[in-house]
Amino acid sequence: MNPLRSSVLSALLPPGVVVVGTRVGLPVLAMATLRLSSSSSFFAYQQQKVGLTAPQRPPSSFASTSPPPPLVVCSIPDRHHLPLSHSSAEASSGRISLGFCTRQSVGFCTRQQSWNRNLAVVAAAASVTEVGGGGSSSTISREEVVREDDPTNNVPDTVFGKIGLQLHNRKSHPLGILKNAIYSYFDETFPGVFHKVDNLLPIVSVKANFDDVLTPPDHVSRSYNDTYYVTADTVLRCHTSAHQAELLRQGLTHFLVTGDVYRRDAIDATHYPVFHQMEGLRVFTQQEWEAAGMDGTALAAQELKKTLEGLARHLFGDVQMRWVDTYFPFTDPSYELEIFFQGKWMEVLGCGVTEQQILCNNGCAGTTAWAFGLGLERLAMVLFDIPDIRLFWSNDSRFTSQFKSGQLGTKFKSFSKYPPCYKDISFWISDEFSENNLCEIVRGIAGDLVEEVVLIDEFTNPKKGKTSHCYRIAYRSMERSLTDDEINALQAEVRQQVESKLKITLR
Ligand code: FA5
Ligand code: MG
Repeated sequence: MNPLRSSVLSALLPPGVVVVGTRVGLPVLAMATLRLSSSSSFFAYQQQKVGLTAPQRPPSSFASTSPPPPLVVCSIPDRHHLPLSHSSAEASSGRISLGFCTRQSVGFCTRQQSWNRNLAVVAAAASVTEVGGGGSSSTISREEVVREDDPTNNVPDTVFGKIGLQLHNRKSHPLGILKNAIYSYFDETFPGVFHKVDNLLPIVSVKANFDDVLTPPDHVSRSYNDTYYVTADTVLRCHTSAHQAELLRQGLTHFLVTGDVYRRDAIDATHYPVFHQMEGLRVFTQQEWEAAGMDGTALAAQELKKTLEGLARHLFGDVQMRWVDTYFPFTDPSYELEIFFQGKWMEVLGCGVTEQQILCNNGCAGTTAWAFGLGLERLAMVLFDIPDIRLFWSNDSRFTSQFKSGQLGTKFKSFSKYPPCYKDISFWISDEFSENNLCEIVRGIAGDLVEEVVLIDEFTNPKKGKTSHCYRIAYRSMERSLTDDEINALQAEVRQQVESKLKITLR
């Protein structure tokens, strides 16, 4: 590597990051210790903190688990495609369309049927969401997914409203364009090898979402603070890894699964409670690693990095990126890939060598595999220069008309110059306080008018033993000016709900 470039880079990097070489015409870095991105990672957490937060009470099996660290979504739809938001007729009936895999693709009808049975137990349907794709459809009612009085449910209407929109299946939406570009890369590199699935139901069992990928019973990602539970046994998938085990059991050994995923999360330009992931998994046989003269894990790790670096080159050409060692319950070794964007390192994917137990449990004993899960929004933000994740959900034609099917090189031209309006809120927290719950309340009131929620001050009064947090909420519409009255009303409602729901004391 050019020593000048190396030293310039070193100056930009925090201690502990080492420049180890150039690949993809870019610096590839190795970091021995912990991740550096500003946001913390969902599955990367091994440690737990104490105290589940109200207002969503966990089911008894989780009551004693320790949870979450603070952690870390439009378009003109293709006009001939699905609506971007549910029509008012749909809204009033509560009916929404969703996609799921058909028997012809990977035979998930059984899964869907069992799933419907599950839901039937949950609640009597009133308003209904239609879940369909590839010639099949199913319906899910709002009452099945949003049940405010049920302590085992924590799905808000704002999130239910996103189910079934399938941005990733719209050819002229940035996410659809990106998905198809990734498909092209895999088709060119491994012709006819990778099976593609993009319409599986987003409501999955706790077993599929967590147990099947070896997520420990007390792992923070299982917390009600972090995951949307439909029932005590079903969740809105929080990652596409939820489909790994079942697809392996179907006999698939090379596959890509794309879908909408759901997380209770922070609020800022790169985090949204609904986003999209693509999962990839490739199995290696003993003959393959023997032919390569390597052991199975080493071959999988080498092929993983080669494949993802090739993908990055295919998508971006030239961009700064680095590999970061990390932890996932389902892979070892595990890595994250970060890309330098808007002056910061942004994590775009997690990956690693699949744990043997997952392969053994699902009909692939005696093999190794690599797996990755990438965030489509994060990659699309870099590719198309989209500065805020909320834009993906915009119906504004000034956004949607900028993107065309198959065109990867488009750079988004900003149309919004509206200034943000900041409002602070300070309160004494209780042990149960979780930032995700605050964000959930703010999002529930202000929707996509909230741009960011940041902790700007924190102190503990030693005499009282109480801790105070001050959060700054940035309100900004991507599409219009907000009036003072409008923002004051939103903030007043935020204050009222935060006080009544979060067991805090306003200051
Ligand atoms: C996972 O979800 C793992 N299942 C990935 C994986 C798959 C690892 C297979 C190993 C093997 P993580 O929580 O880091 O990991 O999320 C993966 C990516 O999703 C992130 O890198 C990021 O690009 C994206 N992402 C995560 N949270 C959000 C969010 N709130 N908004 C937008 N994108 C997000
Ligand atoms: Mg991560």
